[in-house]
Amino acid sequence: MMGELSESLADLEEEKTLNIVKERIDVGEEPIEILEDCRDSMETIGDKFESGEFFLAELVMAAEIFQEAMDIVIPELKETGEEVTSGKIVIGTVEGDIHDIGKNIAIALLKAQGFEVEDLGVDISPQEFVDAVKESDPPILGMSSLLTMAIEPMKDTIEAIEDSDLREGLRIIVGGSRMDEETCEYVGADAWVDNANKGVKICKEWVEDE
Ligand code: B12
Repeated sequence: MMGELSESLADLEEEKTLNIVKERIDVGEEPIEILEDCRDSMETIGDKFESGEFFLAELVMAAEIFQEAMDIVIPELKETGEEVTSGKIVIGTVEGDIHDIGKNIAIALLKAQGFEVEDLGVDISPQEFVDAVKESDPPILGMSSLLTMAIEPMKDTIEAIEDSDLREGLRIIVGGSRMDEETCEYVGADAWVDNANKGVKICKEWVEDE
């Protein structure tokens, strides 16, 4: 069953949604739980889009309300104060894909946990990923993708990284609701997540391993 917040965002009720977000922040709820409830509603919105009940305009509207909710919630993420040694992460949404809400949540959580994040943005080509890894030499690369169509560019990116002799010592994590074990193996990544919190835990384990 959907909660009040997920329901009002799925119904695209902007004012009500933002009021609930503010109320939940005011009573001291964990920011990540609020964001995950917002995210639940995006599944419903996606389903409505797929079934023809919603059109692109509704997806855009939903993304705008989600962004406004993030603007309220993200400043509330508490920094742990921990310094993560060699905790640099280069992250971007793959070529052909402009979805960035999930990536931006992952970045906010990673930063709150002390990681240094280089955000490449959206629609990032394999060559742009290669150039960024070459320049920054991070221990971790994160890629986001929500489109089935963007799986192939993700695979091409990892191949381009291998062809440039940059794969050794680099851990690659892929995220997005379209990800699963099979896709992770297919593209050649080291880990996959469909939840930013899990992703941050994996990245922490990796750098602590070093
Ligand atoms: C909002 C939205 C949009 C917005 C995006 C705005 C933006 N700035 O991002 C707009 C309107 C632009 C859009 C456009 C399109 N969309 Co759209 N969109 C959505 C929707 C409703 C929500 C996505 C979202 O933000 N979810 C909330 C976030 C928080 O969840 P998340 O991304 O999974 O992220 C979480 C985790 O996965 C993880 N994570 C994500 N990335 C990463 C990366 C790392 C490194 C880590 C550690 C973790 C991590 O952390 C996040 C928090 O837990 C989805 C529906 C759905 N079910 O996902 C469709 C959906 C993704 N879209 C879809 C489609 C088809 C499109 C369009 C092609 C539509 C069209 N006809 O033009 C275009 C494509 C544009 C393009 N080239 O990319 C389809 C994709 C189908 C498929 N399998 O390929 C979906 C699934 C809808 C559907 N059911 O049909 N869309």
